[in-house]
Amino acid sequence: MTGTEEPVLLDIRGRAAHITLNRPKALNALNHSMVRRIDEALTAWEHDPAVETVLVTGAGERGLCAGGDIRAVHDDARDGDGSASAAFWRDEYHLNARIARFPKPYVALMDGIVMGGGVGISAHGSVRIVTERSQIAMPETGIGFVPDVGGTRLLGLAPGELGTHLALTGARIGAGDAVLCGLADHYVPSGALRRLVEDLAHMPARDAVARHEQPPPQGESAGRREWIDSCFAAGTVEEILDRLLAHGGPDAKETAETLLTRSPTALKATLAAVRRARRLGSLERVLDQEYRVSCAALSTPDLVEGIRAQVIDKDRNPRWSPATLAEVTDADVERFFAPLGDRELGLAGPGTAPDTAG
Ligand code: QUE
Repeated sequence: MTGTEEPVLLDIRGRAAHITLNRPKALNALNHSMVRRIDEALTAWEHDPAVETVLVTGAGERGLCAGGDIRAVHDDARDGDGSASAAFWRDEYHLNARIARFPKPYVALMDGIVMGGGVGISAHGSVRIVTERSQIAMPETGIGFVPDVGGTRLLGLAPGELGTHLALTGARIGAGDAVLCGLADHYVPSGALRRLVEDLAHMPARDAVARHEQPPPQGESAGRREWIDSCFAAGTVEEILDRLLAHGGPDAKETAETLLTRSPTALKATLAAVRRARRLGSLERVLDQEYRVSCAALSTPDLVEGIRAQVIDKDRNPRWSPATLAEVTDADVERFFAPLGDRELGLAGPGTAPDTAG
């Protein structure tokens, strides 16, 4: 009967054009064809005077989007040449930049789970809505990967070292912390989302949101800020761990234990990526950097092993290689940032790739 199920539903309701991610069994994880469909829709709507607002939502009860199609990346990294993943990321990061520059209100309902690639299609929008059900994370270090889709820029811009903490640990945050960290703009209780969506058909996005928003609830980060800032300001992952263990508090100890379960290579590449992103100045330059990092990650053993352990076999017991931080050298980290020559993403324009040393 079905078999015609579209992974992205597009429809216009009054003034608002709707994008519904529609793979609820995979928690709406983004694959390449979905990225292309969304990009085509934005092209059509960008100059269509009948479209005043774009709205992105996820089908099903669990949330907006769990990330990218990481199983496809696994198979490509293990059995292929990596070109399919590189082509996917190229189009995905282009879409992320396009969303950030979209000239009309781009309203993202960040209800339920929003991770990885889901952050990329929501948190660059101009009207980002969170609810009491929101669980937002960049969990890549747990699969031997590095935050992408502009995540290193968003997290690098968060207050103090909160973003460094989120990038390294992959911790999930709720609505209050998402607003505090700059990943969201407005809090709307999930029970009011239906009426918000109805109102977007009839009035400017700003007015519709104002009718339903409430003050965001207080998150946990504000009270954790002091030890997070002092520990995560360190220059190396080893020093961050030392400071967390020396701190003595139970939360700091638990955070150190979490870090010790993550890929050592991914942790070091992630710390360098977030620090460098802060100095790059534009989302486009950050996405160009992330593309270099993601392509480099494809040829590390930890990406295949991490996806196997967390997503495919779900034994949650990845065997990282190298297994310890001490074995990951500065040269290993530097390789993630090497310019790609004629394979650069090139969003920031020609001549913006970093100089090669030497
Ligand atoms: C880290 C990630 C992802 C993840 C788990 C991590 C990720 C992702 C998924 C995912 C998506 C769809 C599914 C599913 C898992 O999991 O990016 O089971 O159906 O897409 O620890 O970055």
